[in-house]
Amino acid sequence: MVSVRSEPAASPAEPKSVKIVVSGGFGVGKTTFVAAVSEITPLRTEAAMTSASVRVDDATWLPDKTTTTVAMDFGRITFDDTLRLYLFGTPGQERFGFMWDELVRGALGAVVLVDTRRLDHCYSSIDYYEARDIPFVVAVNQFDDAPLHHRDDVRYALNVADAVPMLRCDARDRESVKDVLVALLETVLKAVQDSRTSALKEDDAPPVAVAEGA
Ligand SMILES: Nc1nc2c(ncn2[C@@H]2O[C@H](COP(=O)(O)OP(=O)(O)OP(=O)(O)O)[C@@H](O)[C@H]2O)c(=O)[nH]1
Ligand SMILES: [Mg+2]
Repeated sequence: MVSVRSEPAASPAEPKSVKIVVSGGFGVGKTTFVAAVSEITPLRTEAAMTSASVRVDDATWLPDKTTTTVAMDFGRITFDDTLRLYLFGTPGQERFGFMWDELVRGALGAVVLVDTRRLDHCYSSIDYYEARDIPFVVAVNQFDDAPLHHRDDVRYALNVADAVPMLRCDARDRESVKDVLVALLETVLKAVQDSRTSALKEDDAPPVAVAEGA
């Protein structure tokens, strides 16, 4: 008797994993951003803000803020069953800056969150990613009492290149956060395509003539 063995059902491919960093100044909404979009209970490392930080961290604009991230935020979101983003939120306080290199290692891209009432708080994040050629997008987290500025004005004030996408978002809103992440993924893809194109051009370049005796 001929037995027919059924083929094992093709197991769906594992989604590709990508590391993304969410950064920006103190209290700009990084923890809120990660929590809004994460499909798992986000990991938070919040510590109470004590009176010792009053002169160091300007929480004037955030009267309800009582805690701050001291290590990182961590969350996850799967797009399309094919792509899984692991989100790492940085601490906002400058004194935890020494952790950045570890947190950013292996990241494909970054979101820089901005509060237009305190633009200067995000300069160091922008400088960090520009200096390392890490693709990033700027997301203006529109707080209720923050003035509405035109995108071009914010771009001018931050002095970021036209190629860097700038979006307005609400860090509390899942769909809004997803839009920011999609814009970042498009930016990362474009950066990969651009680097491939320039590598191909280098391959096609005519060999450089070397002078005899050189
Ligand atoms: N109105 C409004 N409030 C927000 C928004 N995003 C965050 N918040 C509030 O702003 C405060 C700071 O948010 P966090 O998410 O803790 O900010 P953070 O950047 O993680 O702060 P650090 O880790 O201390 O740097 C919290 O009280 C949030 O509820 C927003 O889009 N609109
Ligand atoms: Mg935080």
